[in-house]
Amino acid sequence: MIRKLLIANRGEIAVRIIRACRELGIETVAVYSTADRDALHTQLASEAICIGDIRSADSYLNMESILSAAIATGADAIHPGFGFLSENSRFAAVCETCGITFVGPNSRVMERLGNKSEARRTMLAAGVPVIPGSEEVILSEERGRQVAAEIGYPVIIKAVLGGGGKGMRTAANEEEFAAAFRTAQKESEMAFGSREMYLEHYVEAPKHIEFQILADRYGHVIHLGERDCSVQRNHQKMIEEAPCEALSATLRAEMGCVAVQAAKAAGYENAGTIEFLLDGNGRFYFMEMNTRIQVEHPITECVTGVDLVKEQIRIAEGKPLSVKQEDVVLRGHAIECRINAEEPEKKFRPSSGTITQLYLPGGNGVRVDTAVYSGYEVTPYYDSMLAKLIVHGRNREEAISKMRSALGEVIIEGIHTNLDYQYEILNDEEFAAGNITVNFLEDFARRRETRNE
Ligand code: MV4
Repeated sequence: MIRKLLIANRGEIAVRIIRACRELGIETVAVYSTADRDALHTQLASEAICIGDIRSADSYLNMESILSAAIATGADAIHPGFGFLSENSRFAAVCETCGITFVGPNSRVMERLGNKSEARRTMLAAGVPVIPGSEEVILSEERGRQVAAEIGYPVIIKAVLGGGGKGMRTAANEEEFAAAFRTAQKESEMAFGSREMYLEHYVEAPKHIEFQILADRYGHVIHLGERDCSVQRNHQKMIEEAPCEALSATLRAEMGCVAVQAAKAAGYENAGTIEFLLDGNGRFYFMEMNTRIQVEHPITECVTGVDLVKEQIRIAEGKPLSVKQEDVVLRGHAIECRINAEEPEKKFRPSSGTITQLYLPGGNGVRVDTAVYSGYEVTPYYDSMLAKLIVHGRNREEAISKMRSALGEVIIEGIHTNLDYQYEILNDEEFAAGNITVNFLEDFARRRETRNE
């Protein structure tokens, strides 16, 4: 049993975890940087402890400081949330050594899945469809060119320790390969300290479909359906929805089955996400597995009625899953819009300042996950996400109407936000028609420019 849980995070996800703990009767410890003395997570937790300076490296990424806080407060578990240390296998390993329960899979599983090339090999061996690509790690441009020719152009060059777009370049043909490889490898070396790369055939205009899975330590693995996260800009998701209307019941069952198979092959425990690319011909491929709770988890909670954070904590306590696969029924349609402090008209430059006025919507089928309040100061030190606006309707049309209505009610004054931009997307014909691939936002921006000329 977990009596006291430390949340190694900030913002709305820290608040989300604190609320789950309160419902479960678990005491909470918030950790905060000197910039977050007045933050909501600092105020809502049972107790709070300062772990360092404003800069993330000095606080939310400082393992020693966080571990010391856990030991000093007598916390028996740590929930990492997302971002920061959430996918750091060394941090999970140190927690294990200290006898502190890390809410997530064990450190070996995290390390194996964090290595995207090893994850590919694991899935290939388990019969999970992977994108045609290199089975080996590629270190040199010469070897890369050979393998690329075997795979067939266009190819995509990815960092083994990457994920989420960093250290990633495409090459349409052999002429483009050298420059693309060098740039991707340099980026990987800078960001991850690794020259290890792998190659895949480039899938044109796919959908990004991810399956939520839950696994306990008794070998029960279930999936909770999918999320369509294709609406992204520079690998930052902006809108997510569940389920994906492009999936037939048959394809959903097939992909769900493969997702469960993938989690089993990895020896997975806790909540996780299997990312797939779905091409225009209905073929799907494993891309990577995320070992954390994700930003967009609330849309899955809406359509399944399962509290994913409570389930994570139950699993970490060694309890069996509270739901069986046959109990998972997808009901209605949910959409999440990320409300960011940024200026769409200035290339989405982050915006900072004090929120002078704030009004957030509510009502039937509307959920807002946020940690901002009127008078809150948005600093440039952390992620620009201010709030997640989540709606749940009987079908996609109703969800879209609800989201338009909810977006229209929001008032955030004192800083720039992407609210108007989100509203425009929700009124876009292509969005309404569900014509959405990972190229959606780029195409949308072009349509918008043409319209405004
Ligand atoms: C791909 C791809 C096409 N083919 N891999 C982007 C982030 C990282 N998770 C992998 N990504 C992609 N990998 C192959 N073999 C296209 C992308 C991609 C993408 C994927 C999901 C959501 C948005 C995207 C935007 C651009 C490229």
